[in-house]
Amino acid sequence: MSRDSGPAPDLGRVGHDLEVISTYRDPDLLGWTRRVFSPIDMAARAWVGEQMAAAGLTVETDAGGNLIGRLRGTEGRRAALVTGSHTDTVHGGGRFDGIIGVLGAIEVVRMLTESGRELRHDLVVVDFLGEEPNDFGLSCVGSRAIVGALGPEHLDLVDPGGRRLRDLLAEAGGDPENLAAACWPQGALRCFVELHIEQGPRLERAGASIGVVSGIVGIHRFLSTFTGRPDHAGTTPMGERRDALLGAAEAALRIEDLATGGVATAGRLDVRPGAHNVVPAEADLWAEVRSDDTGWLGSFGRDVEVSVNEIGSRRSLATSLSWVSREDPVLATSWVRDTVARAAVECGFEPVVLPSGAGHDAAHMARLGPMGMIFVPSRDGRSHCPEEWTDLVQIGDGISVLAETLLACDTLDEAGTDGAADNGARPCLRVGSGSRQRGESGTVG
Ligand code: HGY
Ligand code: MN
Ligand code: MN
Repeated sequence: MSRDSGPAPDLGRVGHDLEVISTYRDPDLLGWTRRVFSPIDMAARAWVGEQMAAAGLTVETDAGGNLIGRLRGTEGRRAALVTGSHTDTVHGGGRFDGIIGVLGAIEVVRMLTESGRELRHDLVVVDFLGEEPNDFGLSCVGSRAIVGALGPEHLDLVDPGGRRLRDLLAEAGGDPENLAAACWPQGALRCFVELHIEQGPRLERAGASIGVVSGIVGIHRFLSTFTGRPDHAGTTPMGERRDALLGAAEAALRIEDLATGGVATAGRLDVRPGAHNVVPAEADLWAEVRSDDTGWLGSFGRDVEVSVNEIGSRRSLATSLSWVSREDPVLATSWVRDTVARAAVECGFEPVVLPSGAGHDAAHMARLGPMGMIFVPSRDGRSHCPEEWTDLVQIGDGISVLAETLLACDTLDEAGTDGAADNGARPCLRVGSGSRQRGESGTVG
């Protein structure tokens, strides 16, 4: 909101909310862990729902398990201004990733209502279910559901504990048998704007308070299994082993070598039977690759498949590789990006335009219509760790820009029409993994 046109965010209130949600952490795990589908995540989401309602939003949980709060606009059925993010964390995660986008959105609602500002459009705040990769390896469960990209192939996934995604979704308040109900119709979205921490060092190094996101990298994730033979670790000669762990380890090093056009990470390795004195018989390697270049992501995928086969046959291991998800890069919509930049200037900042190396619900929401993101700095560029930090004042800056952006989007005519017209995306088509549509052509830059 402009410095002279309305109230600033109440930092005491936002800081208090951050403190409270931080208490919803798994006491047995590192950092500020609140994994999707855990009891602590469900308790935290119940608390978030109460804050939404107290701010004056009408709150529901949709079939995709998303917590959705709506503030009615003065013009009834107009497409909604949508904002929000996620409140789940990675294992050992921090207190800000996703969380400031939800709490910040609720604060914007309070700022609007307390200042008597009414919007023409409905304002919708979403706490998306499970943005971070879950035990099935799937991220963005809630936003996938909203755009019609959560299908039976996902719901029937089974986690290492033998649980199905559809059952956990039902426990989280969703309705997996009626997922179509979560899917937003064409024209429901005027624009989606997400406030988030940068999770990297660029804003801090530039001395900038606000980042305007140009686009979001593509992320392809896979699971590769190496199967050898369990043998006695003391008696089996080195040349006669079929060691699954060594095959997976070699693949992890090959993934590093192949990461020439982006970044690639082997983030998890499960080894069975898992004993000092047994040659490993099975190893699951969970890995991902990210880039703003769709073509390179495809060639990386082909190269890694060839590499896994080659390593397997040389080491006498059976191998398999399955793609858990393949999301291509998405550009922010130009008029939303420009509106964020103008809003930042209006609030007194010199914004920096930068791409997002992290994935976000915004990348999925872009299938429904215009999308943009606001970044605030991350101390030392750290994220996905307990040390993740952004000063309250910096969060407040982001909330001010979010409010200003939403107010501008409420009145601007740049979109031409409400809804999805701007970027050519078709809402609620069932789009299989690997075939998503881009917001605009070109690379993220
Ligand atoms: O993994 C990501 O990029 C995001 O933080 N979920
Ligand atoms: Mn994250
Ligand atoms: Mn996040």
